[in-house]
Amino acid sequence: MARKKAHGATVTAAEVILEKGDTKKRFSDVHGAVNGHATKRPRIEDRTDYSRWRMRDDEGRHTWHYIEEDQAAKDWPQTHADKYYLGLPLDLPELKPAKTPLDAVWNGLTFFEKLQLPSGHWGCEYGGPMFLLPGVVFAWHITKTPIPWYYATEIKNYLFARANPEDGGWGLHIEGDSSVFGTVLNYMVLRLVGVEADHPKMVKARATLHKLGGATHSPHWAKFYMAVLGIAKWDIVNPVPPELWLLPDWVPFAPWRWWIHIRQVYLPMSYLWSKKWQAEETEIVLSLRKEVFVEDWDSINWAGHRNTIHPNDNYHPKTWVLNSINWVLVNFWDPLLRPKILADKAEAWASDLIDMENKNTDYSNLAPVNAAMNTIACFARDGPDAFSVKRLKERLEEALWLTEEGLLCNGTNGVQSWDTAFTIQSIMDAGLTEDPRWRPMLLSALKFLDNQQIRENVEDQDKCYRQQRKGGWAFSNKDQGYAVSDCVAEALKSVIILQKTPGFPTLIDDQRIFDAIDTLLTYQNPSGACSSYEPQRAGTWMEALNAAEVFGEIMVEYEYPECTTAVVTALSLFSKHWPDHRTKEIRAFVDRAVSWIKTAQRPHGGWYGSWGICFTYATMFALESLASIGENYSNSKHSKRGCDFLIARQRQDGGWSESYKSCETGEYIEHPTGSQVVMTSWALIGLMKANYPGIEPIKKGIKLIMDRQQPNGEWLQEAIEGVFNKSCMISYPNYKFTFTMKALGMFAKKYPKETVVSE
Ligand code: LAN
Repeated sequence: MARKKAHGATVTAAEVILEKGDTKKRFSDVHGAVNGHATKRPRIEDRTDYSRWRMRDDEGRHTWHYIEEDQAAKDWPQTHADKYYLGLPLDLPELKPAKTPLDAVWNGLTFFEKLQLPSGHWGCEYGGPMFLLPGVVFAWHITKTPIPWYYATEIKNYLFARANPEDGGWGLHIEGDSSVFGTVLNYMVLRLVGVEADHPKMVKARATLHKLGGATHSPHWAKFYMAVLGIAKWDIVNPVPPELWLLPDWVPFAPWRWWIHIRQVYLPMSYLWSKKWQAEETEIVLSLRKEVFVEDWDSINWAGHRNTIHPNDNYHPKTWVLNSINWVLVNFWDPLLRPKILADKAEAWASDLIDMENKNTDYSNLAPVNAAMNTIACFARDGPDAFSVKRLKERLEEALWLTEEGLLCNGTNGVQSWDTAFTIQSIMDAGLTEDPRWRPMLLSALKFLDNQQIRENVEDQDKCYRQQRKGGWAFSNKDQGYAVSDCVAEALKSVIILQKTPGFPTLIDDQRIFDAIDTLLTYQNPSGACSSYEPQRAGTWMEALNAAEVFGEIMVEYEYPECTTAVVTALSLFSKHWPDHRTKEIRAFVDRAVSWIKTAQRPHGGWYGSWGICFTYATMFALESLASIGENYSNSKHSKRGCDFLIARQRQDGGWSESYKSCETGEYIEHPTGSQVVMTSWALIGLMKANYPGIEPIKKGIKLIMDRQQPNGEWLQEAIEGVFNKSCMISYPNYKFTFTMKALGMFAKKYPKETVVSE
């Protein structure tokens, strides 16, 4: 894992420029060592100097660095991408105003090209959820990791910028109403990074927290974190018995059947719950005990508050089944019946599974939620100097991201392969892949996907119940290494498109393409639909055991029109170029998948989206899959109803606008800020794929996208685009480039004679 420094010398990933005059210090020496200053409060300033931040792209691994030394800062100049992420002026020239949609794509690409990173992909903030950064900061606190002043400062800035302007609290995600979950976690973060309790913003946030009932009213995961930190007693945490991992595979609710994220979160949680492990009681922890509760700490009836929760946090109330199981576990199993030998065995197996997750991802872990918890679990098990703890902390850094508002934690360690695939496709849809002007950019993107393809299954695949992944792509990078059905599909489509374009090399040979197909073909559920990381392993009745309260639909894999469509279109494209490879299986897969998509259509004609907001996103995908088997507006009632659904929701100004509230409520709800370029693009792409007969509504939408383009070719950020688990929103900032350009490019190709002049 060697790479070149800006000035030529080779360094390892762990060597980064950290402190004044110290360009060689190892990351772990600064962040990782227990240096006797565990309780020392971080220094905190008003702001950092934004001209000193750099984002390093180490073959798709992102880390942010603050360079305090002038000479070192000069030796490593800020790139356009750095400046863009940081909200600094780019001073790019105004481009020739776009006269046609194709001009607009050209201008968009001219801008977007500047943001391509050295390894060939596009980086971005991937924020939104407000419960991720807390995990990281708690892990630092618990592992006694000094927090550099520039991190502390920018974490404070981010959280203050994202506090609810009215009540000063935080929600589950950046657009959500204040909840106990968001407020208690982020309040604790601010205190741990050095903000004083009497800071006016903290006083306001605390008042909101207390108004919501205080920390006793928080959901399960917050209670877990508070118990580990020593802010609450373990009795307030509903049980997470590690014995679950010992259940035989045939048991209908055995953990291997759960959705991978829940599996991986409950694994370290169960280990720590079983041990009732608590971090050192630091001064700040003792103080937080007095701050976050409404009640006097010593008088709290901890066990009595296991199920206390504020309605704002209770998106998915626990079922009576789960409540009854918890009651038995708390009152009988844990205190009276639980054999020590069984508990030890369960802890040992959970611990082995944690090791497998670490090994299989080179300590990146599936996402920062389980990465933070695994860091704490490994610290509890292995102690401060262990390789596991140091390496986990190093990799945790890759989820951090700096924006003009401050430092946040991304939902994953990036969106690298996913955004790269969509960028390639938008250029293809505009018919520009053969234009030599864009070849270097595309070639570099292709090289990235080549480099990021997962070449082997994990060694202990069956032991740790991992899905086949050989030939696949992850959402972020191959270190994380979890193939996802639609990530494999979108990356594969992009690779095939480019490799079949004259002038591009065949970097990925046929065998590697076949590997991807073999893996894709494993994703189908009996219904014909595809899920995300794995086919469904248990029924949706498992939601009865959903203990998280704040999220819906998390226990098992569900069936998604988005994922299903992506796989369908990838298989169709593959079959065009390799008509003789696994022909029958592919045809059967596609037929069953498209039949399922038809059954998933809602009575109003739209499809519910689980990963983008919401009906607009999934309807685009569904219309695309229907089109891929020749069904369109004129010959398919499904396609027609989908188009009519979209057309009925077009706004006066030609755009579409959907709020995240659609995801929560299941009803189409408009965003109060009006038309959004991303949703407008999704709707237009769907209509064009379906061959919608009227051009006027499409032209109107295209005009809106063109009008919103800036003179330098970019589009500005509007409302949030993505979602997960029904209730939590997440940003996809590159969508405002990839999907706008795709819609414009498709229009240009479909209606070459039409000119839509932007104002
Ligand atoms: C993602 C991000 C990408 C997303 C798509 C590829 C867009 C989707 O089509 C399939 C599912 C997937 C891979 C996905 C799953 C859930 C993720 C990983 C996230 C939304 C990003 C963050 C989220 C993760 C679950 C956050 C942690 C929260 C927990 C409840 C554990």
